[in-house]
Amino acid sequence: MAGSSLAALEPRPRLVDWSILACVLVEAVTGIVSLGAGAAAQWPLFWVHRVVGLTLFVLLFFKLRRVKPRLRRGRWDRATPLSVLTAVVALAALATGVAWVLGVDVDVGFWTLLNVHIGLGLLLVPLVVLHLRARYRPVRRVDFEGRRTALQYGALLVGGALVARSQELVNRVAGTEGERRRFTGSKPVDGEGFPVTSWVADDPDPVDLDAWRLRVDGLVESPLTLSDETLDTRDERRALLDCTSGWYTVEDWRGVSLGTVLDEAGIDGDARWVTVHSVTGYRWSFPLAEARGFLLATHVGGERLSHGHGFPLRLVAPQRRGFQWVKWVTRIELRRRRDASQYLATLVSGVT
Ligand SMILES: Nc1nc2c(c(=O)[nH]1)N[C@H]1C(S)=C(S)[C@@H](COP(=O)(O)O)O[C@H]1N2
Ligand SMILES: [Mo]
Repeated sequence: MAGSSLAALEPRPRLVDWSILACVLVEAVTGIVSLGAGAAAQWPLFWVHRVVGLTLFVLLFFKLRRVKPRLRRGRWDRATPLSVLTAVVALAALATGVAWVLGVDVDVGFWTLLNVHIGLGLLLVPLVVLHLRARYRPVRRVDFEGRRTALQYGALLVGGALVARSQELVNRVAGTEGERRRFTGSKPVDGEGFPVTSWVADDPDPVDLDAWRLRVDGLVESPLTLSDETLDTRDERRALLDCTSGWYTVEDWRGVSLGTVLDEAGIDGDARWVTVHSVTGYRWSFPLAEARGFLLATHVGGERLSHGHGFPLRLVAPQRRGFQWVKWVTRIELRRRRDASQYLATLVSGVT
């Protein structure tokens, strides 16, 4: 039976518990960081997230099997309801993650399964911390002792890696859409057009082109104010947009290079970062050297941008995740440092 051969892999109880905590923290950190990761070189982050997730699954199995008797009637204590909730959320977070990788896609309201996975994962962190407060038991030396423990952990991680790898191979051989996944887990969008996506309900009124201006200011030699006619939009490039809600698309964009606009204003020697602002207050900042290669797009697929896609001007930031491709751009600001206000501004822009 799978259960009895797994038993040989079971570390001591306290070690299982502390390992679960470690795995949850690794998953939270890799999960959150991965939301901002879009460059191919960042694939190990996603890989670690998957392998540690699978390891967590086995550890939870050990743990739940061990504590099952405590769920009998009469054996509950004050902390048990929280423990049960924590277990349910943990299993749901893992199940939605695995289902997403396997290609299951159900929309829950306007959330994709991936969004639900992220929400459950974020909820799990405070639950585990509260659970730890209620049930704290320090690990002892003996919990670690022996080569056996090291072997058990080695086997758990290698097992996780093998399962993750074979899932990829199965997808490829079976010819399912899995093979067209990006390393980020995102799926291609098929058919006409690509979705209009706003992060946290950012939804401005259509921009009036006559009144619209692009300002270039901050650490520049001479601030600029450009209107739509004065933009020289002949720069074309193909770029991949990868949204953290789990889809990607490759499109042909046209516009003006951000580097060209910056050179027109003249870059001050102290400038290191560029913040791209939206009419809504939504914004994101990028290292200057990288941002010079970005495009400020007016067109996609040969057509003027629609309102939903950011008319009259939107950022095209290759290798960056979709939420950083600021729409409805009105201002380019050169700065000395990263814009620390961007995180909050991005969350609240839709409601202010
Ligand atoms: N101003 C602004 N820009 C934004 C957003 C937003 O909510 N507000 N959403 C971002 C997100 S999450 C994505 S994935 C892309 C989606 O671009 P699209 O709507 O053209 O597909 O735009 C990004 N740019
Ligand atoms: Mo997105």
